[in-house]
Amino acid sequence: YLPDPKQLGVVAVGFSLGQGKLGVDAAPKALIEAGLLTQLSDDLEFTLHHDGIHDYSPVIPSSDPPLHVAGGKAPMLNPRTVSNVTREISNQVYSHASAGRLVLTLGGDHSIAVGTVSGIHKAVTERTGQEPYVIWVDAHADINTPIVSGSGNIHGMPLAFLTNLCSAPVEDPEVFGWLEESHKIDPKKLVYIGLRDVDKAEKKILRENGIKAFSMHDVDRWGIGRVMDMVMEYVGSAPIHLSFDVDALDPLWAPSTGTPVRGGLTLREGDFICECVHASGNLVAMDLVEVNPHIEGEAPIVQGLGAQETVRAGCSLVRCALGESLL
Ligand code: 6HN
Ligand code: MN
Ligand code: MN
Ligand code: MN
Repeated sequence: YLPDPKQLGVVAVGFSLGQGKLGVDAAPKALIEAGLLTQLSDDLEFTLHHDGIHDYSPVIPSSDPPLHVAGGKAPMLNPRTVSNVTREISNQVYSHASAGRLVLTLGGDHSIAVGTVSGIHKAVTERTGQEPYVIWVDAHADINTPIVSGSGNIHGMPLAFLTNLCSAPVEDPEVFGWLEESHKIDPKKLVYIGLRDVDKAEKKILRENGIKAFSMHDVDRWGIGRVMDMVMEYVGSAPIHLSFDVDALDPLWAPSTGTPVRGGLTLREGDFICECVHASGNLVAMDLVEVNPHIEGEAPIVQGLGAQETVRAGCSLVRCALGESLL
């Protein structure tokens, strides 16, 4: 099993409540207006299955007070709203993948990965009996449990829910109670690339669970070529879900994002990661998240064009993952 390589399900999710900055919900529109979908259909010859942008930005979490978790440092913010939105995304992604399509999700903040990873995991495991690996490209590990999170922002927690590492800390069934065993991933089937801002409690989680991670230190030491050889060897011939947080790139290339961290990947290194995943022939889904066109940022090389350059970088990453660099 692999998805039909030319049928692409596109899920565009304008959603920002996994974190506190407005604007990340405007990313799908900005990416599409920059021509991304036209490039995929015209240049890369995909048949797109796309039912428009799901805009969750007007969702006012009227009855969604912060959730205090026993022993927690900070309450979870917008917990029921994030839970409801990600359940919808999970179902949409599941339908596309079950119909044998490759799935591209345009975020939104990274909390939406609770939906994408769960929907893909369930669909691909059902269709193939083989569990997909998740390649998580990010400056951050996004694996805080609600107990150890210092911010309460759910975009810093998706992998804790997806891996069962927070087995029962959230008592309220309205908060991710919809996640089934069939949605969850084995932490051994997760690989990180680009880490450089990992919280102390997250480091402990990575160590104790033997989670594979290539930090920026590894990229410096080995170069991106050898890092990708090691990543692809680890993943083997399994289906791959690529979840790409644009803040993995250095702010020089992608300044317009909510939690930028200096010392990141160059755009070429990011594109190279995507090209290697494409070349494996095993890509089943890609997420592109955390582009925030309302943050201008400072792109030292292109003054005043931060948002435009970040959108352009995002489009490039997606095209590379979907085969643009093939000669
Ligand atoms: N992202 N570790 C920090 C937190 O709030 O938990 C930052 C998370 C960033 C999340 O960039 O997707
Ligand atoms: Mn992230
Ligand atoms: Mn990040
Ligand atoms: Mn499973």
